[in-house]
Amino acid sequence: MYWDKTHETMDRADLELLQLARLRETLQVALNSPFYRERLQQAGVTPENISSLEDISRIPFTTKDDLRSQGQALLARPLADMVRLHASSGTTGQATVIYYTREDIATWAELLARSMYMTGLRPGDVFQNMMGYGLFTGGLGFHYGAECLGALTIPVGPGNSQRQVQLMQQFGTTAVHIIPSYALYLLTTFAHMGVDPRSLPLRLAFVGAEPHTEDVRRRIEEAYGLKAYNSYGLSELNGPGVAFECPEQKGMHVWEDHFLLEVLDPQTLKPLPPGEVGEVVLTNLSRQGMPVLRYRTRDLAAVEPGDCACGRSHRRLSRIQGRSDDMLIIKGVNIFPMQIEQVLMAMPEVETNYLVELKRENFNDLMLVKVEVREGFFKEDLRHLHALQKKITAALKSELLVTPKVELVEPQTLPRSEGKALRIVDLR
Ligand code: DLL
Repeated sequence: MYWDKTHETMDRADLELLQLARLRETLQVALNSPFYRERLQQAGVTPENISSLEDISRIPFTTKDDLRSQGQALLARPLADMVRLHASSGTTGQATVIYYTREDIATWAELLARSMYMTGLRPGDVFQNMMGYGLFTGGLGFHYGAECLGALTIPVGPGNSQRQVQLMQQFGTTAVHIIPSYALYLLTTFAHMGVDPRSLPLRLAFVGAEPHTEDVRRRIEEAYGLKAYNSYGLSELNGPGVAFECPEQKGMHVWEDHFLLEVLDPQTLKPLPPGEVGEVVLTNLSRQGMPVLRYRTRDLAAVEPGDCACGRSHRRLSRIQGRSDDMLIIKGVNIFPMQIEQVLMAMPEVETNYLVELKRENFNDLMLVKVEVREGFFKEDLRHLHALQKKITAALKSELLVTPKVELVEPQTLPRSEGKALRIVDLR
């Protein structure tokens, strides 16, 4: 059941002692980088004067802008010690680059092996990796992890949907790694090919890299006949393998022997108690080449209260509710894209895709929500479609407090992405 029982089930007090020791070691390593040497000196922080985990509040934050503008000044080892680089997908601007030493790659692979083992992946499994290879961390990160664990790994990457289905049939794929919106889309390919995904030996899916709701997970699990586990990570902190769900599926265990987790009030930047949603701030505790301290992820989530029945002591993070920088302001009301998805995906008439367009009309904000409707429902007469449109509008209004304009469209007509889904287009 456990890949590394000692670390995964460590007593909290011992885990915190380990974290403190590793935090001090990491500070020592970080002092080798020109960027942190200056930052830490200015803040008067040395490894010696950090004497408890609470002292972390004395360490300055690191932001995406720091990573972008400072580049190689963050390296704590000579460039010659680095064996790989990745760059963030740049969904919110220019990419940031992360460098890894050989040890960093090995630690990262261990963490992903640990994560997948936790969900039941074993040697003998056939693992089809449908995430992007290349600069994105999703593909290679899981690839090394699956090989480390000993699963037969199919490095196919995303896209080419018919081929994905054929590979599953040919090699008897039992586990997939896939972006949740692509998992939903792939169902249409199965349907066109006349293949029932439930007839395949699939039993595990690792889904992550983009926010998605519990309803989306349920849809994936039911359609494919498997268990889908949420996986969270970001390039700045290695990539995937920062937090992962266990079979309880009640939040993602953050691997706290390798990452120090803080959930802070985004305004006051003070720690929040379990159950309260705030900004996730993470610190590397084991990275050698380019440790990152107190990285402001902008992701919003809460620590799940209480202990997990699986026996692991590492705290669990709730689903990511959105990013503080993807909050939309429409007619002065704050709206997170996940609220829209929550409403839509809970409706059986709605297909798997939607698109939100924000416009300005007569100096007013207008939110247009284009929704794909399931085949059977679309064939209904106009009266039914009109009623459905009204129902969706009312449900969105009650969740968002803003009345959107809802447009129903035929299935498979909205644009698709093989990578992270693009759901919001702001034309204002
Ligand atoms: O998306 C790493 C990754 C790859 C994670 C494969 C999981 C699986 P970036 O491209 O740097 O790295 O994007 C990181 O994606 O800050 C979140 O906003 C979002 N994100 C990642 N995982 C989840 C998730 C990879 N499970 C950014 N739920 C993060 C919600 C997620 N959002």
